[in-house]
Amino acid sequence: MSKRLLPLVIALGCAAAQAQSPQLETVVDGLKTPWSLAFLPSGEFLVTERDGTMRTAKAGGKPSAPIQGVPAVDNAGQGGLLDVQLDSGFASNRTIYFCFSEPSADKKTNSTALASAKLSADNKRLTDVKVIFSQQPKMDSRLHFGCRIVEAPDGKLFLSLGERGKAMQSAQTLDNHLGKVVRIGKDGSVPADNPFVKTAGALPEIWSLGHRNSQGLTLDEKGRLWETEHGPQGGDELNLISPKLNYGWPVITYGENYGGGKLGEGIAAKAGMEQPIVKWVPSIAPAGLVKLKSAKYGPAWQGSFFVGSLKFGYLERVKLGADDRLAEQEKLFEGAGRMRDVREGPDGLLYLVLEGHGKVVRVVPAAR
Ligand SMILES: [Ca+2]
Repeated sequence: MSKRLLPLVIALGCAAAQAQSPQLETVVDGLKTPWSLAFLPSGEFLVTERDGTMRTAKAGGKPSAPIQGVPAVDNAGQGGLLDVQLDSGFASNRTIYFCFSEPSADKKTNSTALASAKLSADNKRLTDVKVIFSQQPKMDSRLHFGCRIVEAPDGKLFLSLGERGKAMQSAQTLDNHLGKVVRIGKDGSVPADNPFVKTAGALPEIWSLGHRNSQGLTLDEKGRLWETEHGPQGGDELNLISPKLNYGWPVITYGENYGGGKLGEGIAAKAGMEQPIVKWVPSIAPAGLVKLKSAKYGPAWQGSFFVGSLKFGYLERVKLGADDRLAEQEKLFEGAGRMRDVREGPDGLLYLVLEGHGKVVRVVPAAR
């Protein structure tokens, strides 16, 4: 090979390497502000749209007509039909869970509610819809509903709840569900081993407190609960959630008031309050959280957390070391679009919900 040709060969080699990086592939489009998805055993998936519609879809197909039986949602502002999850026994019991902003009877206030329902065999309607949890108190607010649903291996449900953007100090007190992670049974009952069941004046569903607005919740392979939450103009967090602990909002934060200026005492640490494992300054507005089990993308990605960024429209990969300290962090697919949810499919691929584009996309591994 002549020396003159060599730079060209190197350049072509680099281009080929780029083409072999993971790529985004559209799975379904034509959705209106999709919020979350859950994979059905049939190969289809359920998808929620914030305006209150739930549909099924499958790769390469068109979204179905709206599934009947979804309760009325208050879809003003950040509210609407939000997270959806299948029961671990879905294949035999057809049960799903979904959360939404539930209007009060007079429609003047709202709060996040969690419902269970059965999906009909033809996927066309919900039956036996039961609201198994309603966040208290309801408020006149369009902000900070949370919410993500996780089923633990013991069958208990975790639900993350925002502090509604008003009366922020309520996240620090136990007489309400604002800014909390709660834990309930599938029938809405309170587990006897919840941390505050014997605390006078405390709402017994509370698992952890001091959260702002959490839109990421997932379990790792050890059954540990991880959560992301939005900070105020900085100070988004990845937290490892343990029962009874206080995650600090609004007393400690790495963020600041919108428009600038310190929040409260302007402190980021305090005894008795947990520090985030990872923090983002400035805010990326994290939504969707998964810890990737599959080896489809190779060893670097396996075991990494994947976090969607609403604000900057990319996917962030975060890998922790054995000591749970930040080890690797990278931005992927910059410019993809506002990312509301991140899931690992039964095929071991990452699926992303791009709300502004009305799409679900998946991450196709690099050719090897
Ligand atoms: Ca915190």
